[in-house]
Amino acid sequence: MERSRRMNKLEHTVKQLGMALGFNLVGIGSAEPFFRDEQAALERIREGMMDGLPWYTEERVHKATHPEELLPGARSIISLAISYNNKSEVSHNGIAGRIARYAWGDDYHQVLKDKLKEFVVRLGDSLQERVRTRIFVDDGPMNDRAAAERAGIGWFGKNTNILTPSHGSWVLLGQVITDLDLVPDEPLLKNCGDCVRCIESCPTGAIVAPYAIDNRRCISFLTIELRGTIPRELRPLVGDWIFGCDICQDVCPVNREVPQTLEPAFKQRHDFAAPELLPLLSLDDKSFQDRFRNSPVKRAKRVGLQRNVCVALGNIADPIAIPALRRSLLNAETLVRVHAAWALGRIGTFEAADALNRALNSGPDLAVKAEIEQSLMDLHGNVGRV
Ligand code: B12
Repeated sequence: MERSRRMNKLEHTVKQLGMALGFNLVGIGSAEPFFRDEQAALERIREGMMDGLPWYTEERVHKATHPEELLPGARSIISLAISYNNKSEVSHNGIAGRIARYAWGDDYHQVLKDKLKEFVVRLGDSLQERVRTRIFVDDGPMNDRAAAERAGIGWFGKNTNILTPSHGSWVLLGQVITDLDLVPDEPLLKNCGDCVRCIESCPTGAIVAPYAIDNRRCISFLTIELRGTIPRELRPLVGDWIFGCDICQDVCPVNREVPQTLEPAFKQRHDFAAPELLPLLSLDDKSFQDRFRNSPVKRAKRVGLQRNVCVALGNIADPIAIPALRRSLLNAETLVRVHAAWALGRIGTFEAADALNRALNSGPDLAVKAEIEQSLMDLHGNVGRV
């Protein structure tokens, strides 16, 4: 009895401290291994569904699902979630692309890590005893979603995101593994029922089954993590997304009518919800760094972002983009030139074809030449437009 009373006070303190730092949800789970998640992740790797993420190894999966290996003596995992939900505000009349909502404000890694560091300090102060802890936000070897599910923060949606009853899936997750023996919360007894909207709405068919994403087809992977060319057959399906994708969350009924974030760091920076595309094509490394300092978007790097902008322009197919794409055919990076050629082919007007023919005659390198020839061939199948 005495122990449970003491424990309840402790759990209460943990939750109060997390909420006081701006987290919307705080839950507690045991530090037992996550066997189901280990098995599932190993299967995804073996089926090739995590290809393209070379750091996502079997060894990492093992660590990520055995908290004891991350913090010897681990007893509990405190799981914290913060909303990044925001309204989109558009401030220009140019051709616009889309950036995933989690990237409209400051980089969440730093925002959450700063909060968790403070959380751990305050926890130690309030307990007046030495507490061993290790914090994780996304980039460390920890399965954030499995920990959040166990701690009752939310349930796994069929799109694999953690859906919370109060804030939908618009939450970012952080974990504190500790040697404190805390009374765990119960996982929520909820699931998505018959709903398959996310599966049906994914343009690339990346949700191959409930709870299973084929990373190689996910627009988020293609526009953020992939360093090379976006496979030609997937480019039309990427639409106007230039960094990440929210379709499987936008269509989710749980995400309707959930509150906006109160975290100032996640407020939308200038036109990030609907960025004007043409100016992005003329960024150099320095102006890219200035514009995306402390933003998640910097992960795509300047060249990756410009590749994505070309794809979006090809899909939007507005001839206004032709002069900028024509200039991009002279970009120093092959990756940008290849995707600019593709975009011109998709726009497909006489002027676009002329730009491609001129570039072909100027003796481009092999990859660009092949892309231009393919684009012109596709256009000749559609000669009426040229
Ligand atoms: C790798 C990664 C990616 C990759 C791969 C995506 C993926 N499905 O894993 C890419 C780059 C594509 C990606 C995209 C996104 N990501 Co990401 N990503 C991660 C990362 C680093 C690892 C995830 C992981 O371990 N995947 C391995 C695979 C096998 O796991 P899984 O797909 O989740 O599948 C689980 C379920 O299938 C479950 N399971 C198996 N069988 C069954 C059966 C049942 C009945 C149930 C219920 C569950 C279940 O077990 C599996 C393992 O846990 C985590 C951070 C972290 N350290 O955990 C962030 C993380 C998952 N990403 C996050 C976000 C925000 C995103 C995006 C929304 C960003 C965007 N808007 O573009 C998209 C969402 C795409 C999607 N629908 O998943 C958040 C998710 C927050 C949330 N509410 O869930 C995380 C947790 C980062 C964070 N700390 O906040 N991501």
